[in-house]
Order: sequence, then structure tokens, then C-alpha cells
Amino acid sequence: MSDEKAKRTGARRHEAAAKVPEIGVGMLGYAFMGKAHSSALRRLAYAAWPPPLVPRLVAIAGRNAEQVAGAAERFGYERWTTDWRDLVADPQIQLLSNGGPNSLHAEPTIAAAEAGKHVLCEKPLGRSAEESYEIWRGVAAAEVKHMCGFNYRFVPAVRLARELIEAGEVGEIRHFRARYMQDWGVDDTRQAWRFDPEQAGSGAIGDLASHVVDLARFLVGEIGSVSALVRTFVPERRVDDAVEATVEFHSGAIGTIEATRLALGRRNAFQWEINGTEGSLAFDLERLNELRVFRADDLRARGFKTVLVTEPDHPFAEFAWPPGHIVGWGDTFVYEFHHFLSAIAGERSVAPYGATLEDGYRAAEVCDAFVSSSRSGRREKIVYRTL
Ligand code: SOE
Repeated sequence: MSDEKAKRTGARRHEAAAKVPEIGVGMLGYAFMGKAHSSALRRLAYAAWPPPLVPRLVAIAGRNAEQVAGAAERFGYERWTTDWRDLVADPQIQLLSNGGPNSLHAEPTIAAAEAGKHVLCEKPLGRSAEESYEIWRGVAAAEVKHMCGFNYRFVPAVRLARELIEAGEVGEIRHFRARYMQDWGVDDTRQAWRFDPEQAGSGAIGDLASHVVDLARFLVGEIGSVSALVRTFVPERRVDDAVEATVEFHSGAIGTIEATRLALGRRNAFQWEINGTEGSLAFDLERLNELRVFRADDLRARGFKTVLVTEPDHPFAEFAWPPGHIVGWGDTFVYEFHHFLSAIAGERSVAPYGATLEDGYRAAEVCDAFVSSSRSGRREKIVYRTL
């Protein structure tokens, strides 16, 4: 190919990219969620071309200058700062992605929204239902797009489950049972902020049970009441280690929710099962590409079948690879951010497939009810506040 033609072709490709508007991103946090968000923002630009908007990684904020400078270099941010207020003040930033500790969710998220920036805040939204409500109310008043980082709604198998339920394939749901089990909680030294009630708010409840509650709301519906036991097993620890709960849904379905960071051998086992009048669905995050399906009209087939959720007509196939080429945990953030950018671009709304900050607040009300039920020894009815 002649230099002239190569230049022309290259220029044409560049023109195509230039046609998609950019959105400036400010990232709060450079550790686990900073990496997950940044990696997703870079990949979504080409994972399914054209993206709704092309993310421009403008700036990243973190408390430790050396660490955040290194992250800016690794992730590809144009600049870095140790003060999140610089992100809020930066006119080149239109989207704040908050992956900071839970104690840094409220003030920066509200301030960014008040500065006219769209916001995605990691779960749990706040350290309590009250703080979560204040974040939701503060952001909603600013009339920007907002999302809460319940990324498991964007597992292809979970979206397929939602679509099957919406299509009536499972019939009327009677049971939901779920557990989120990890085992790293035996060691206080790792991610120490997660064991400090001031920084985290709670332990396994906000960290893991909030995911389970959001998924229960996403697949089954609103939770009306809970009865729970909350425990701290590790001596001197000031946050919870585990919760075991029974829940009743507005629909009449009933279920169980568990979360623990002390289940030795379980690395990241978010498992759930739904039983309806026409069939059942089951999922295990450690086998993230598979949805197990039982259809009542399959009684002759005897038992669940495993659907590998990688077919062209399956959710998010447009981002992935050919059938059978499975995706991973990080891909859920690509789909989540793509969804959010589509909403910002006006192509869709965040809800119902993405979690809004109201969803973040409602999950927090249920999580608070786990604690109050364990303290009172009684079943707690849940009342959701509105704006
Ligand atoms: C730690 O428990 C953690 O990183 C959670 O905070 C995330 O939300 C979950 O997706 C993976 O595990």
C-alpha cells in the first residue's frame, strides 16, 4: 500500500473515531475498583464500535501521590491529583466514576453532580440507608444521569435470567435463595479500610450482601420484610463478618440471603437459585458464563441443563467473541459502563437494567433491616422513602 493510500486509510479510520463524541472521565480511586473501572472504560471504546461516547481518561484522584501517579501512568489518565475536588472542578470532566472507600462516596458524588457531572458510584452507595438516601437525593436534584455500580446485573447469564423471567419462562416465582461467600475476611491486614466501620460502614453486609439484595430486587422484585442474624466471629473486629436472612418479597415469594467473608475455600462464590411455577434458574459466579435452567415441560428430560451464555442472540454478545469463547468478571464492568454511556448519550435510560442511585438506596434499606432485625430478634418490615 502506497504511503499516500496508507495515510488516507489511516486518516479515514481516524475520522470515523473522531465522529463519536468524547466524554471526559474523572476517576476517584486507583485500587481494585479504580483498575476495574479504568480497564472497562478503555476497552468499551472498541469492544463494540462505535461506542455511544468515547471515554477520555482525563484525571484520577487518590490519597497517596506516589500510588495515584503510578496508576495514572498505568491506566492512561492525562493527569492525577491527591484531591478529589480537582476532579469536581475540572471542566474537561463530564463523568465522575467513584471507586473510593465507602466513606468517600457521599461528598464527592454529590459535589460532582452539583457541578453538572454524571456520576457512577460504586456499591454500597452509602455506609447506611440514611447516607445512601442523602446521596440519591443530592444527585437527583442535580438532574444528571446516575448509576450505582451493581455490576453483577451485567453478567450475560444474569441478564439472560432476567429476560427469561420477563418472558414468563419461569412462571410465578416462589423461591429465591442466594449466598455470596468469600474467605479473605480471615485476614484484617488486606484492604484494612473494609474492617473500619468509619470508612466502610459495615462488613460483609455492605460489601457482599448488598450485591445479593440488588440482584434479588433485579430478578424477583421488591423485598417487604426480613428476619436476620448478623455475626462478627473474629475477636475485636468492629464490622460484621456474616449475615443469614430470610426475606419476603412484595410478590409473595420467599427466600434466603447469606453473605460471609469467612467461608474457607469459597473465593468469590456468588450463587443463587430461583424456583418458579414453570421452571428454575441457577447461577454461580465462579462459573460465570453458565446459566442452569430447568423447564417444567422438561420433566421428561429430568433435571437442569447448562446453557453456555455465549450465543449470538445472548445478552452482550455484540461485545464478546464467537460462541464458546467465554467472558470474565472484568467484562461486566465494560457492559455496565457501556450501558451508562448509552444513557448519557440519550440512547436509553439507566433503569431498569442498570441500577440507579435509588436502587443503591433501596439495597441499603434492606441491609440496614438485616442489622435491626438481628438486634431486635424480630422480623423487620421495610419502608422505602421517596424523594
Ligand atoms: C470484595 O469483597 C469485593 O471486591 C467486593 O467489594 C466487590 O463488590 C465484589 O464484586 C468482589 O469482591
